[in-house]
Amino acid sequence: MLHEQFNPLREQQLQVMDKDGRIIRKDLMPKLSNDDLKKIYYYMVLGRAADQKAMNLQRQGRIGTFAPVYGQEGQVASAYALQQGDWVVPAFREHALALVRGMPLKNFYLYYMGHETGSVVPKDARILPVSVPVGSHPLHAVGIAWASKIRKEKNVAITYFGDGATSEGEFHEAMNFAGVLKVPVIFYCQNNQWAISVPRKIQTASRTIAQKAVAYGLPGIQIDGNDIFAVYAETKEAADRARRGEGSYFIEAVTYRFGPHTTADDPTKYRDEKEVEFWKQRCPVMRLKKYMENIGIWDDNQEKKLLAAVDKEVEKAVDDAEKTPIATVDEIFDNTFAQLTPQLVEQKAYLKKVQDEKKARIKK
Ligand SMILES: Cc1ncc(C[n+]2csc(CCOP(=O)(O)OP(=O)(O)O)c2C)c(N)n1
Ligand SMILES: [Mg+2]
Repeated sequence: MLHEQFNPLREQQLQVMDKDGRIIRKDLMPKLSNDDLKKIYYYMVLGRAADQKAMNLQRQGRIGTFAPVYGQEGQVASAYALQQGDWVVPAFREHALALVRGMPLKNFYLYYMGHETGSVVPKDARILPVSVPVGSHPLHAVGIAWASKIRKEKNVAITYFGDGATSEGEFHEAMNFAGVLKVPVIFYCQNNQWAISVPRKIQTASRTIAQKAVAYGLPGIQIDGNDIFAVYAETKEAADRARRGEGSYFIEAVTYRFGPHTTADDPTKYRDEKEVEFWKQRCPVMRLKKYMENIGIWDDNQEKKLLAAVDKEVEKAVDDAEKTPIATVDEIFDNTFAQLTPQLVEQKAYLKKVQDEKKARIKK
């Protein structure tokens, strides 16, 4: 087991590929075909292009505030290590990995346009919608994993959250339940070293985030979150282990956000540009590209073609989202609860009445 070779109490990151795309731990290299690598690369590039477009749309007032994934695209390899039946419980900076699960790109734009259907997930994608209350959703993942265990299914739940989330109470409750109930859940912390303007070092006195797992009786490991091989290998190990009934696992993926916390933030007020430059040298997208070039499966021509195809895909998703008619009352109410609560039944009827009256007035 990989986690046994790395002590979570020390800053010992699992790394398979160095910053220049060279393999430094051949023994830990996961089995991924050239096609797999190209697919992972495609999702990373698509995630980045979608993000850049969203930034421009926000500046033009065409979408609301959003949290860019820029710099954290290594997350794609984690989702790639899962199986179709597994459940993904994200926070708000996971739109690159959501694409791997089959979440339509159009939904990403719809959500930030304030459209209800942006949160409607295709049935077999098994990913929950965006969750903004920091640190609250790991509990949902534990609940899903517990249900899976009770039903004797072989599905794993994985939840993604930031370093800041590990200072929230609900995170600790989730970890405690996961340890005690031995449920098939993976905690995947994207430690991007900032919780808005609060640096990691003054946000928790823990030497590593991975060591928080020790208190709850879970294996914890710190990995290089910008190294897709480390990310894939560890998520797969955690998922295989959980599927065998061996319980929960905690991964601290060290990464960095290149952009602002959200479009409402100005990071130049609190962090040094030199730090950003340091991390840009360790960009997850660039590293995979270098690796593929090194082994001779990628060249400038393929890159050019991919960028053009991805741009087209992004433009179409934005166009489709902008053409989507405003949500109906049914769409607003019918996707959260299997059965509406009595209060919601009342609210839905009221809203329908208001809408009908409005339509009647317009007709006159
Ligand atoms: C319970 C709660 N408190 C505060 C906020 C405001 N808020 C949004 S994101 C964020 C920081 C989160 O940091 P981290 O968990 O490291 O994730 P990152 O944004 O770095 O990806 C805060 C404080 C919130 N959304 N929810
Ligand atoms: Mg953070």
